[in-house]
Parts: sequence; C-alpha cells; structure tokens
Amino acid sequence: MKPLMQQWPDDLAAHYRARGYWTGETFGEVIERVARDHAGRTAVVCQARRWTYAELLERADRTAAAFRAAGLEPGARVVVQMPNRAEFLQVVFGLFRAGMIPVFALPAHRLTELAHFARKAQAQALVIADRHDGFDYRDLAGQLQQAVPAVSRVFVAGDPGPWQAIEGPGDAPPAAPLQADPGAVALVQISGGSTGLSKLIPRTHDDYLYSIRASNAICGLTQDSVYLAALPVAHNFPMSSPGIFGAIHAGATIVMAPSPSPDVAFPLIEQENVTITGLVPPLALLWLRAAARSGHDISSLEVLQVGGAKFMPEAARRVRPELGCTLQQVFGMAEGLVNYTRLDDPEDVIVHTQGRPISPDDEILIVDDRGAPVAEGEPGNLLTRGPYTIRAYHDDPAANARAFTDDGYYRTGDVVARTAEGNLVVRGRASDHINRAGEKISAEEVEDHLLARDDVFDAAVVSLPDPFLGERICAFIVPEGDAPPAAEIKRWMRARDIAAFKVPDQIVFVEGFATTAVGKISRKELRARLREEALTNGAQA
Ligand code: OOB
Repeated sequence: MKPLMQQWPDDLAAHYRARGYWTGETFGEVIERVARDHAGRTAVVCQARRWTYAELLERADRTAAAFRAAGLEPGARVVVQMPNRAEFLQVVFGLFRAGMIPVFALPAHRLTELAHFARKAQAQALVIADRHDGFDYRDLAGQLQQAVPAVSRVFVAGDPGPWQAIEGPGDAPPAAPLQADPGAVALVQISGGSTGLSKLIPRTHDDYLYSIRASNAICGLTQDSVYLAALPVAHNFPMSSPGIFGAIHAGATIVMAPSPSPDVAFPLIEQENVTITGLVPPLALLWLRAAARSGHDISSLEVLQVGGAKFMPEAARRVRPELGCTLQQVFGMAEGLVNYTRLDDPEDVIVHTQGRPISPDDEILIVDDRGAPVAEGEPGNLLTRGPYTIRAYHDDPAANARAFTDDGYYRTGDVVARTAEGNLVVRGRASDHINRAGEKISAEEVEDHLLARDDVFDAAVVSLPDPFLGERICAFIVPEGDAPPAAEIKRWMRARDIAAFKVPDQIVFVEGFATTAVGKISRKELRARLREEALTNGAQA
C-alpha cells in the first residue's frame, strides 16, 4: 500500500511542538478523556435519540470491535459516506479507536467519485447509512464493490440489508484502545479539486487537533455550547471549524440536523437551545428571509458562522439585527488554513472581511503572478504554510508540483487583500473551479464528462455570478452536428453517477471557440474569455 503520510521539516515540527500546538494526543485518546470527564453529559441529539458521552464511547468501541472482527487491521483506509446522524460519530470514533483511517465522502457523491476515492486511498471498506433523502446507499455500495473489488467489506448504519451492521453482537468485547502515533495520518479529507478529479488530503492527529482546539478558543466553544450540525458534517467546515470535532473536544452537545433548511433548523434551535452553527452563504440568505416570518424563538443562538464561499457585506450586515446573533466569517480550506473574524471584532471587520488566521505561526504570503509580494491592501495570490496546513496531497506528484512551492507553501488559488489590521478580504481566485454554494467544482472535471458525448465536439465550463448560489455552472458547448436539447444533456449528466451539484445549471451552444493565430489557446484563457463575453452580454442573473 502507498503510505499515507504528512511531513513537515524537522525544525518546524520541533517548533510546533515547543509552542504547544502539537500535543501528541490522538483522536482515540481525546474521546476517551472527554467521555471520562463528561460521562453523563449529552454528546449528541439526533431526532428522538440522545447519547451521553459515556454511551458514545461505548458504541464507538463496539464498532471498533466490529471492524476488527471483520478482519480490518490498524491503518486500514475506510471510505465513510454518511449523512448528519448520531452514527456518524460512532463510526468515525470507532475507526479512530481501532487505529483505522476514515476517508470522507459527502452524501451527494455517487459511484464515479466514490470509486476514485476508494482506488486512490486503497480503501478496504465502506461505511454508509441505509437511506437518506430518498436515496438507498446500499445499492450504491454494491456498485462500488463491483467497480473496486478491494472494497471487500461494507458496513451500514440502520438496516444493513445484504451488508454488515456497524455493531457486532452486544456482547462483543470493547476494543482495547490503540496507541496510535500522533504524527500519523488520522483522516483523509477530499479537496474541491481545481483541476480534474478531487485530491486526497491526509491530516494528522497533531495538526487537525491543533486546529480544532484553537478554533474552540476563537469561537468560544465550551462544554455549555450546543452546536447545530446543519451542513453535511463530512465537510471540513462543520467537522473541524470548530464543528462536531470541536464540540466533542469541549464536551459540548451536538444537535444533528437532517436538513439545514429553516423549517427543520429553527425548531431544533428552539427546542435544544442551540448556541452556535455554521452555514454557507446561500443558506444564510434563506435563514435571513425565514427569520422575519418565523414563529420560532431562536434567541439562544449566539454565533452564526458563515463560510465556504464569499458572504457579501450587504447580507452580512443583516445578521446581527435580523437573527439576533454575532456573525463569524470563516474562510478556510480542507488543506488547512482557516481564518475567522473574532467574536469581539468591530462590526465593520465582521461585515467586510473574512477574518485572520487561527495561528500566530500561520505564514501568509500575498504575491503577484511573478511571486513578488504586493503592497498592503492590494490583491494578490494567497500562499500559506503552518502547523495545520498540509505539505502534500496523497499520491499525486503532478498536483503537488503545481500546488506547493519548493519551500512548502500551499498555493491556495485564492486572490485576497490584507487590511492594515491584518484581516483578509477574499477578492476572487486564480484557479478554474466553480464555487457553487460552497461546493467546489472543477471546470475540467465537468468538461471531461461532457466530452464523453458523441454529439459534443468541444466544451468549456465557467462560473457565472448567481444571486442565490453565488456562482453557477455554465457550460459552453460546440456540438458535433445538430445540437442536442440542453435538458437532454443535463439528464444525461445526472445519470453519470456523479454528485448532482456538478450538473451544469446553464448550457450555451456556440459554433466554435476562438483560437489564436497559431491555432492554440489555453483552456484557462478560453474559459476567461467566454466568461467575460457572457458577462458583457448580461448573463448575471
Ligand atoms: C472550505 O473548504 P473547501 O476545501 O471546501 O474550499 C476551500 C476554498 C477556499 O480556497 C476558497 O476558495 C473558498 O473555498 N472559500 C471562501 C470562503 N471560505 C472558503 N471564499 C470566500 N469566502 C469564504 N469565507 O470551504 C472551508 C473549510 C474550513 C472552514 C470553512 C470553509
């Protein structure tokens, strides 16, 4: 198996330890300590179920035992695709307790994406929930096993059907906790993928736990907090900023929301006295609209975090007066760096900036296209390295050569400016991905799907501004012969076993793409030109 690892230079690693960022604790140890200190407190609320910390640990250990009994060894990589349910925590902490490594897929992912993650991670098992949102994940599991036979075991939360339950028989002995190496990879996140397929992001116990602990301090998360998990918890933001892992670390209570819509979330906030939650901007807009007419008392909410995509100042300034809570902007990435506005920042900073890094040792460079630093306040490319930002993607030398500088900085692809007080303002980005309501979609990946059709000669995919989604996916297509109906292309895309959020929102047929005199044009240039043309033609809304 290709080793999963993440390595910082020795001198920096020593520095991060000396500063107390990397404590040497592992996730398996954290859950044991928290379950001891907060045994009787509620860890998670999920519909009618409430589990204490003691119960969560007991369940995690039973699940760890089930994984071992199925022949999985410490170090095994396991794709986890689960919605916001209490069992998500049982499974993930079960894996940590067994020294196994979760690879996080989103509930929206389908066969094409799962097969890619499973192959790339050399996964041996898959964990799913039986059904969610009208979709049966047990069928998808069967397809995955056909496509990637190495995924030889499937575990199901709920009704297992032909597969295995996540818990063995009740009398299975709890697994003895494993002494994992804190510098080893604890889990694998998935990149939004600016070029081609998603990349795998290995995060260590030391680095991820540091970002979580420091996030708790910045976001005011304590054992008295109640965190509403509204966004899909497999995503880095609701998982660790400070998210469900922050809540666990603090001994707080997590309320699992089956959907982030105000009809579901507002009653939960009222009933459970939720104090903090995180949303992407389009959902924050929905909440603002719903709050005006809602009969629910959401006054327990102290902090609303908004991140994943740019939250426009016009919407941001409405949060305090209309929702009665403090807004916290969160500008982060699964690769590491997370910026927050601080809860006691002046309103102007909270509304107009995306905050500043977690750590004094987050190194930030803002440079022009030649790599020279820009003047203060000027926009430039954001590069970063630090105690919780990765140094490499897993098993992808080409992507690593593009995404990291020789001295270990991660090229974020974001264009930012820094204010005099050191806050970052996101101005746009250099890379060709579409940020559709916080979901990052690679233009290349969508083009590749379109090019699989015989009646598509060429395709270029760009983002267009969208008043609700922030950005939407627009595909320019040069047909081969007669143009097929746009609706037919969308239907066909949906049937390609990919996440539905990757299907173009808009399709424009063109006769051809302009080329230069030598007949060449880079895809990047082409996309930029098509986007400009669409904007000039008034394609904004
Ligand atoms: C979060 O993580 P990813 O990996 O899904 O996406 C990272 C990218 C950033 O490079 C940036 O392009 C964009 O998403 N982004 C924002 C933003 N937050 C993320 N762009 C503008 N304003 C923001 N507030 O999206 C993520 C990870 C951890 C915490 C929060 C978000």
